[in-house]
Amino acid sequence: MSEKKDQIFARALDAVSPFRFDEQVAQVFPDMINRSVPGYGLMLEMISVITRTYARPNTVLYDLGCSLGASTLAMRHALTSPNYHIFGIDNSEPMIERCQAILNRDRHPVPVTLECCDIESVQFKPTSVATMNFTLQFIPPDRRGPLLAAIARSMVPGGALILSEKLRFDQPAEETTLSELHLDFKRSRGYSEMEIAQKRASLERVLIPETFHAHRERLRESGFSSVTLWFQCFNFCSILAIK
Ligand code: GEK
Repeated sequence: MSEKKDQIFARALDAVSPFRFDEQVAQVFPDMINRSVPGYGLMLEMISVITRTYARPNTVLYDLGCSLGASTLAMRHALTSPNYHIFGIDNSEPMIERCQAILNRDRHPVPVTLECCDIESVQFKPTSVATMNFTLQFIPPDRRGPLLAAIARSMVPGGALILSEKLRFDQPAEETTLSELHLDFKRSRGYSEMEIAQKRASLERVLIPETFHAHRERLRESGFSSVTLWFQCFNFCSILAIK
C-alpha cells in the first residue's frame, strides 16, 4: 500500500462537512497524522516502552480507535512471548480494512483481532494495557466517564491506560501560545492556510479537547489511582493512568 499525501482540504470547498473517518481519510491517514500531531512518532515509540513495562501474560491489550494500527504494532512489537492477545477496535470500516491488510504483512506471534465496532459497546476482558491514542477526544464529553470506568473495571491491578489527547487550556495566553505553535508546526509540515482553516472548521464539534485537569479528575473518578502526564508537545499530550 503506497503512502498517499493528505490533500483533502487543499482545494476551496463550497461547504466544509463535519470530519469523518471515511475512505478518503483512511487512504492518507499516516501522512495526515504525522503532519498534524507534533511528537506522534515519539509517542508511538514510548507506547512500546510503556507496553513492555505494564503488559502481563495471559491478559488482553486493547488499542481503542486503532485506525491503521500504528499503536497496535507498537504494542505488539514490545511483547516477547505470544501469551497475550491484542484487540484493535475502530468503528470506521475503511480504517479496519486497511489495518487488517497492514497487520497481515506483519509477522509476529502475538495474535491480534480487529473489530469494527463502537468502543462504547466493547465488553472488556481482563486487561493489562489499553491505549487510546487520540480517540477519546472524538467521544461526546458526557460519555467519556462511563467509558473510562468500564476500561478501569476491566483492568488487572497495576494495569495501564495510555491516553493521548489534544488539550485545551483555561489560561487564554497559554491557549493562544500553544495553538499558534501547533499551527506553525502544521505550516512547517507543508499545510497551507486554507488547508489549516478548512480542517479546523471540519473538526469543530467533532474533536472536543479538554484541559489536563479535566482528564486527570475524570480518570481518578473512573477508578485509576495514579494519573501522570508523561508527554506534552504544544497542545498535544499523553497521560499514563494506572489502576
Ligand atoms: C493511531 N490511534 O494512529 N468507536 C470506535 N472508534 C472510534 C470511535 C468510536 N466511538 N470514535 C472515533 N473512532 C490511532 C489514531 S485517530 C486520531 C486514532 C485522529 C476512531 C476513528 O474511526 C479513528 O480511526 C480513530 O478513532 C481516531 O495511534 O485522527 O486524530
